[in-house]
Amino acid sequence: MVEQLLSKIQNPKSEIPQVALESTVIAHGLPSPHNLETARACESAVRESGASPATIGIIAGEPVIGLSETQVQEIASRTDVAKVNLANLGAIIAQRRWGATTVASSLYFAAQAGIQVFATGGIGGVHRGAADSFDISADLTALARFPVVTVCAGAKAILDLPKTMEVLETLGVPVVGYQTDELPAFYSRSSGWELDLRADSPAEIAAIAAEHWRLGFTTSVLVVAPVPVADEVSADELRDEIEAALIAATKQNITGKSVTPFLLSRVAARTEGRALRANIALLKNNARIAGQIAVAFSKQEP
Ligand code: PSU
Ligand code: MN
Repeated sequence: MVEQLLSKIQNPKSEIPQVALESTVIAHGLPSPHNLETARACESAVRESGASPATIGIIAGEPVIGLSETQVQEIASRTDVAKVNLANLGAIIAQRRWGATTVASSLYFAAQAGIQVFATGGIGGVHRGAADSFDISADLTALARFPVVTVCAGAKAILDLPKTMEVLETLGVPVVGYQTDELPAFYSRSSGWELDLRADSPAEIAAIAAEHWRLGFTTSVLVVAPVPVADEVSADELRDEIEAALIAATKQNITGKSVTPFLLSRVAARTEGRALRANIALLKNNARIAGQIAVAFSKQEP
């Protein structure tokens, strides 16, 4: 499986450091045409940092690490693309279906392929009301399993952030603020949750991750980078919209894999696109930082 996967990376032997990118955000996270535009912009942001992007997806049952432009287009436009985590990955491949990788399954493939850095928007986490619904994203247990630096803008604001942080701590996943002392809250830069780890440069992140793995730990290192100031939507402004979206989800009986896409699209629609703009901006920002971290890894002393 590993060799088979490695042969599918566009530059398997290249010296250029690679950054893995996910595809659920393309298929289920952003509306058309922003999904395709953002996928392209994230790949460009990785390249501008001096690294090479590898967007991951399942094309008719074939896992591909480094989707071609046409494949990204198909993932963005088809309506039969499954949201793939670790529980359904085998089945999607066996049934020759199309799949978009979440943080969980992207981390799996990145680790298999030896890619050290991965970028997403916001990780999944513990949902509000999880005590009743038991809805805790498979992203969290995947972060505990795969030794890949994950760059995000925190967990999505629709989640229960304190509970998400508690689970990450329990799982032994370091959460490092990138140029911040506070956990960012996806659309907004602040959450009120103080972090105990901070790094101010890509080289510092690479050093922290290298030491974490040298100790024998095999978890992800989660880098949390705030959305750029110009595109931020404040948590105060979004509070009511998020509450309303959660109530609508319950009323409409939205469960399982549909919860996150439903909430994100509802909040985007109700904020005149401002939440959407923030989401796009943070995705590009994270891709850029991930590229810089990949370059920093390649410059590290062995
Ligand atoms: N970041 C975004 N938008 C998204 C996601 C991340 O800005 O849609 C996706 C990721 O693929 C993540 C998934 O793994 O949302 C989480 O889904 P769930 O809460 O159902 O586990
Ligand atoms: Mn869920």
